[in-house]
Amino acid sequence: MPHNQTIETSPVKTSLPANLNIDSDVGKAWSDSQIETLFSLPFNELMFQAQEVHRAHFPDGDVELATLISIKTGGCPEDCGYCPQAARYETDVKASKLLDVEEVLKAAKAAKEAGSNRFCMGAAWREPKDRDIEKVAAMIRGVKALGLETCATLGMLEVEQAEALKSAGLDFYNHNLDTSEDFYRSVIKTRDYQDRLDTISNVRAAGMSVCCGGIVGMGESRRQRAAFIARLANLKPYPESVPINHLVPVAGTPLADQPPMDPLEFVRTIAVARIAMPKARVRLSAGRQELGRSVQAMCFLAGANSIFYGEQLLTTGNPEAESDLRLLAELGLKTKQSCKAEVLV
Ligand code: SAM
Ligand code: DTB
Ligand code: SF4
Repeated sequence: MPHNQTIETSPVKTSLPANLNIDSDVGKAWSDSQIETLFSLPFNELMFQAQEVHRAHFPDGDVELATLISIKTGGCPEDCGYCPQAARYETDVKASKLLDVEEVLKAAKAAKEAGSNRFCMGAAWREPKDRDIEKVAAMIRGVKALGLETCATLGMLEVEQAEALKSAGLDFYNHNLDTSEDFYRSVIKTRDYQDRLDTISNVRAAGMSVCCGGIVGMGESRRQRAAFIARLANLKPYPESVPINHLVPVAGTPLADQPPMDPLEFVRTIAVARIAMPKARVRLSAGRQELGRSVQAMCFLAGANSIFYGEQLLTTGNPEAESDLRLLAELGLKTKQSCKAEVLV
């Protein structure tokens, strides 16, 4: 499709397509084709438009730091094709029990001291049992008392469970759509796309903020990537936090040999997510070690404004905290609360 036929410019904001008004279109409905059209823009044009939207909604341009901890690792009954924690795949991950509250709070204190804004507790569950909810609620209360934003990702959630977590002080619940509805089945068969949508709706019903994104680079087409972003953007309201994970291919999982996606296509995905969800924190999530500094810098230029911060994700690695702070400082990017990055300049 020729680019010059799909981009119309508004007389006021000359670089924005006619279908996007950054002041009034927050929460607008997006068709898959509209999102795909954004993907197809000339790279510089896409980056420029993403920058405009980013600056309009995040004038400070700061970067949020979220630290992850795996509170219950491995042994998961689900079959997510990317996941080293699924019991059915032979990976190096050893299953372990739910961590003690003290251990979680020790990690949360360290994250706070390192300048983190948010502490996210992840469990390799299909869904938590009610007795798990009580234990996680104790962790949430402790983390909240440290002055950190709280997030948890525990699998599917009933509305009563979501309410219990909210009462304990949970600010965000992470549950990903992961990909487009039509690609989903080739990655996950043990739960439906609709189950994910139901959990997100239960989290909303409990009054919590939603952290919802997915993984790119699993072999999906650009059309399917566009449909995935459109689905996120069309949630009412769209998620406050949008983690975009770059597949980490892990030995033993069905996606272990998936070839890496084109880094520029990854940058485009970030830019499109920024334009489609102007007020969301778009997080550069798993796979940053593989991206390198230059691609990450382009992602920040494209509107990413959150990262997972700390040496470990759940079971895979993440860049060293010091090197992340150095990269942010070199790019002149402030962190959301901490002044660590400025100290290093
Ligand atoms: N068990 C819960 C669930 O599935 O909702 C919570 C933890 S699960 C590990 C959270 C998310 O991590 C997944 O939805 C997926 O997007 C991401 N993830 C898992 N393994 C990954 C990998 N190898 N590469 C990139 N992202 C991954
Ligand atoms: C999300 O979207 N990414 C995080 C968080 N939510 C829980 C998890 C990434 C996991 C990467 C693979 C691992 O470390 O096991
Ligand atoms: Fe289990 Fe979550 Fe991994 Fe799927 S992504 S196998 S639900 S831990």
